[in-house]
Amino acid sequence: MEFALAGNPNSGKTTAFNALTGASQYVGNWPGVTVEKKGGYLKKDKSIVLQDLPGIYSLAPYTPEEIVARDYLIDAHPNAILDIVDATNVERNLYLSVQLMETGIPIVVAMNMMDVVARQNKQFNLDKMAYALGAPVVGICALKGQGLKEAVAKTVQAANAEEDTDRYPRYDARFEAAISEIEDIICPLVPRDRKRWFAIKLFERDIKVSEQVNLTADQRQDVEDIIATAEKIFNDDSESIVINERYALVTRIVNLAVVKKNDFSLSAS
Ligand code: BGO
Repeated sequence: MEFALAGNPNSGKTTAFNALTGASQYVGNWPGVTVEKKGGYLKKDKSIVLQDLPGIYSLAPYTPEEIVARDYLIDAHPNAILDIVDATNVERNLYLSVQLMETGIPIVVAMNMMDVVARQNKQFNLDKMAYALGAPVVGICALKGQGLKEAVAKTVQAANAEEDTDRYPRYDARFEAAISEIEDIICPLVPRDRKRWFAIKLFERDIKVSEQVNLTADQRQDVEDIIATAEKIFNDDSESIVINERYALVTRIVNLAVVKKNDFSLSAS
């Protein structure tokens, strides 16, 4: 099996990677770019390769790191993603998590730096966060190696789970309707488990993906009509619609997961 290790820069990804793989690391370059490619075997299970992805904030095709990460996720389609989230900067980090989920690859979110969170007297209800996100969430402290065993166990479980078409985070119903119409058009042209990714990218008018999917001129026009209708409904351009949907979802997740004073006793018990 192959797992991808993803996360924002400074989320503690390297610390987690070193703790998980120990001495079994190999280093090279991603094809065509000077971005370092690092892999390793899990210390606890040498049959599992952990592929470290560059630290990124987004899966947009704007930096070499983003392009390397998304090409790997879509082309190599690893069995699961272990997503390292800096729990002290959760909004920004979850913005990447929801994009990673759009790839359709099973994901486990590891909330790192929980030692710092505890020192700041903050608290998360990780069960609520998992529920709202639609993916397992584990608290870890990569620096001390805490929680990593559980994070790996959950990632193995996620990779072995039956395909679950409902594991995607759901956005606004009107946006979802547009995505599902695009999915119907591209269904025969892309792998089934990646159709949501391709549909969202076409909706964003992502140039790289538009070149990749072999649409006829009529199909291209149909997709463009769907996008134009959504833009009218939302009174916004398609790329902004997607960005806003992701942020709205992240805000809902954070509002649910941050423990407020009045439910403190409940979750601490
Ligand atoms: C320095 N807890 C705490 N408290 N810190 C952590 C944890 C954790 O669970 N995990 C990682 N860190 P990277 P990317 C540093 O390097 O793994 C720290 O970019 C310092 N360095 O030790 O590099 C980790 O690979 C001087 O901190 O992240 C590192 O994702 C003073 O988070 C930083 C203070 O981790 C980034 C910290 C010279």
